[in-house]
Amino acid sequence: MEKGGRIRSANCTARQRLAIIIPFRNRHPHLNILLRNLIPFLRKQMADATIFIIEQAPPTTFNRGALLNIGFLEALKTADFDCFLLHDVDLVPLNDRNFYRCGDNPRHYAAAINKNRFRLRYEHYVGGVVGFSKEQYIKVNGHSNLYFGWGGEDDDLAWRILNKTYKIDRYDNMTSRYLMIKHERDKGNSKNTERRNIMKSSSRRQDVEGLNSVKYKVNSVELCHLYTWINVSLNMTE
Ligand code: BGN
Repeated sequence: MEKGGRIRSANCTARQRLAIIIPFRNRHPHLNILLRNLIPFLRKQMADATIFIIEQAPPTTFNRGALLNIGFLEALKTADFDCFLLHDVDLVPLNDRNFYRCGDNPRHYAAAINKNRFRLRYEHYVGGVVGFSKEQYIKVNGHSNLYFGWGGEDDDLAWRILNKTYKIDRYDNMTSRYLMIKHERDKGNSKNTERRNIMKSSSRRQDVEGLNSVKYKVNSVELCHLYTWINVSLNMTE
């Protein structure tokens, strides 16, 4: 692998350059398991992919949506990526044919998770692993930054996708299988009791609140062998 966590085939130039964005806090054992699986998986797919870990510094409550927006913006500062795989740290792809590339619509990859008995949870579920081309993510204005704690930001994203008249693409149920690594709810990521209220104004604020409004400070950027590690602080008054 190249420094900063880039994987690519020596004898084949991939059509798309991928950024894998992993929001992170205090889940080192999960990250190890994921990388041990993801790196060989990407190699088999002859991907040109760079892995970014976006770590949220304390004390703010975890904000997955904001971290994904930040990952997108920071990745683009390093290279002109075509396709962004927004990837939870606890989801391990089980089928090598789950092709990590972008298409005409945003794609929800994690449709069949063992925890949900390998069934799609509900029609508009886009949690876990979702992919966007650069243009698609800009058009939907990324995720909302308003969801601190567990829940809601992915459903909000589904509305953003549909509002912009995209469809949610998925591979078939055998292909889109994932293993969720077992864990308790993390400290600093309690259930967000406000999530239903926030969602009410979701469509109204889509174009002014999201990728184009995320406030953060980069504390450090480290080019490691397996990934680029970016530590950030969020602005709680957003
Ligand atoms: C849903 C959550 C999602 C979460 C899945 C996981 C909400 C929104 C309430 C208005 N949605 O219920 O965020 O990813 O469960 O299974 O809480």
